[in-house]
Amino acid sequence: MNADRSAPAGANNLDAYWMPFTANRVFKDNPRFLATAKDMHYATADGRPVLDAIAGLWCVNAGHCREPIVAAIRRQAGELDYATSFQVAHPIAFEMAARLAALAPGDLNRVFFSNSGSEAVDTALKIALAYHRVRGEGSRTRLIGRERAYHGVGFGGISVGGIVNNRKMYGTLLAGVDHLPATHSLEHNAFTRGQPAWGAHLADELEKLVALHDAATIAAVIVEPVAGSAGVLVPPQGYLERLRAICDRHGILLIFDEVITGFGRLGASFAAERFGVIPDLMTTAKGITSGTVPMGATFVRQGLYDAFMQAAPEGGIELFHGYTYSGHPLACAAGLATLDLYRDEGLFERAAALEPYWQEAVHSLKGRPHVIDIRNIGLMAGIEMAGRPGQPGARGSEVFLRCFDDGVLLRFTGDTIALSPPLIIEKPQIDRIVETLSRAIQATA
Ligand code: PXG
Repeated sequence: MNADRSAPAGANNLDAYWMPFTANRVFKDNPRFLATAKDMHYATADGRPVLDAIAGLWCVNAGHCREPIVAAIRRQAGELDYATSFQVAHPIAFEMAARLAALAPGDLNRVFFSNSGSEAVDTALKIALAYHRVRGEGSRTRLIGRERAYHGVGFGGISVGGIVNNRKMYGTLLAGVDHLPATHSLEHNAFTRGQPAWGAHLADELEKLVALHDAATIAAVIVEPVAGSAGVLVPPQGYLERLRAICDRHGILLIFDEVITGFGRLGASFAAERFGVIPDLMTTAKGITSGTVPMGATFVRQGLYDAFMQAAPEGGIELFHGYTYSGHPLACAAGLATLDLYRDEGLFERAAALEPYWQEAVHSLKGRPHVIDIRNIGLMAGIEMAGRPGQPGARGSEVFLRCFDDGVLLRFTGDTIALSPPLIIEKPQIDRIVETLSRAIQATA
């Protein structure tokens, strides 16, 4: 057994912690601990370095324990630990919202704060429903998601989400939800570099849902511009543009869930900017503070915000929604320092500049045993392996464990390996990830 598998001080008893999205019994029999982190690396409890190929969990875009962010959090904790944003407020939340508004494309310049991607999604869905209602179109109650989508774990998010294991245990979910088909096709698009040429027509399925339900019953469509959790599914060329056009034709709001794609992952501030398609609402979290303090933000086009301001009775609350920790001072301080770091180090541009190297590196894994597809865009990649007969997910899990033992942390979903390193990654570290992965796949029967 590796030394890093022994519990560090403070973790002598593993019973109480019910771990999220984890095989608890397997983990507790054979635990793996990350103890510290700096820049591109974690260190295990016994000091073994582990190269972070997944930016924590798609979030640590600026790299770990960056000094300016750490200092800003320390400073804020000593100055104003907490203040509510209900009816009173603190200045730093306004500063953070203004910075975000300036970064966002188009007129996505109103920002509602929460504490996670799941809450940002719930917030977006609620604002979409309420928007139609305040404008006198209260019949628009239907929400449209997509197969294979991940929008967090709130009831709203799992209802529009498209991953069966996240849905099936939880009863009837939200009523009145329908789904578009997933966009990825192994048959047509395997081993495409960047956006596939085939598949824009899948957006037309929205026209079929409009014909089925009537546009006057549909409030919003929510999609991840690039699906992350399902294993990096890149949108076909023209697909998002077509979704936008159909939504416009029918008065349906378009929501981009940019919890993963926001803050430089695709070499631009947001996927909306990279693809030149502006949604009506945009959900973000993760990279907004480079993973350091929990924060979610839902961006809203100004016209939507204005509709609420005009409709609500004089002096009344315009939206009955919010969280105790909306705009938490520590999150705002971390967020501002993070945005400064992204700007000062040109990290979004850096991601864009590294994309061709990244692309060729991950596609060099073509031809390894069982590899049936490789997908990439920005600094994201999915490497899909065929499942072992009768044991779906077993190869993914084995490759993950081999890489971890070999000093590289990656993510697996089923038999697909997902990569999304911090944007500060250097080319030799890209090589190291790909070599380690190559060895692990080769060794996995
Ligand atoms: N939307 C998207 C697109 C996400 O990727 C969420 C919403 C929810 O965010 P919170 O902060 O509530 O977790 C996410 C989260 C994985 C994985 O293995 C991905 C996420 C979370 C956990 C695991 O790919 N993304």
